Amino acid sequence: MHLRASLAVLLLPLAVACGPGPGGGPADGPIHSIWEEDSDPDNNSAADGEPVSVDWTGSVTIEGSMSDCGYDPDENWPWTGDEDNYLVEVPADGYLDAVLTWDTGADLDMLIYFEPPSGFTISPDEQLASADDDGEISYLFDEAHDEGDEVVFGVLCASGPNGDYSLRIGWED
Ligand SMILES: [Ca+2]
Ligand SMILES: [Ca+2]
Repeated sequence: MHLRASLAVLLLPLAVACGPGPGGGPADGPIHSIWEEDSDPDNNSAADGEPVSVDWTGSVTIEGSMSDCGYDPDENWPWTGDEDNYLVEVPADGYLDAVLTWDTGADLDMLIYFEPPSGFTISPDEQLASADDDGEISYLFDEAHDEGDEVVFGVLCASGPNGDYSLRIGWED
């Protein structure tokens, strides 16, 4: 009797887990969401990135915009332009990738902070530069993330005209 009762306890969770059923779970498929930049210029600091507060699992596509960017060596602060930082929460244990695309002809860079930075000296874990007109920068994370990890993605310009860009963060297990 005792053995039979134990088997029943063991088998019950398996039976529940196997059903695709209407109650949620993998049968629902990945969620692909869009987030529009909404706190320009308050997202200029990587230590205070704009939270991407939308549910997603498969991907979230951030639609943002850049100002005109330039460099004037005669100025005390020679760079003019825009920097946009986004705080993205990892939806589940798994791997992330990121693709930044734009068609403005501007020279954009993508910065990645493996966790939200703090302190006086902030330097990104990855700095991915483009040449003029590349129009795309992609990055694949080597290490798996845990659900709830926070990653900061920065987009900034070196030079070029204003315009829109798209930053797609993808997840897979
Ligand atoms: Ca912006
Ligand atoms: Ca900004």
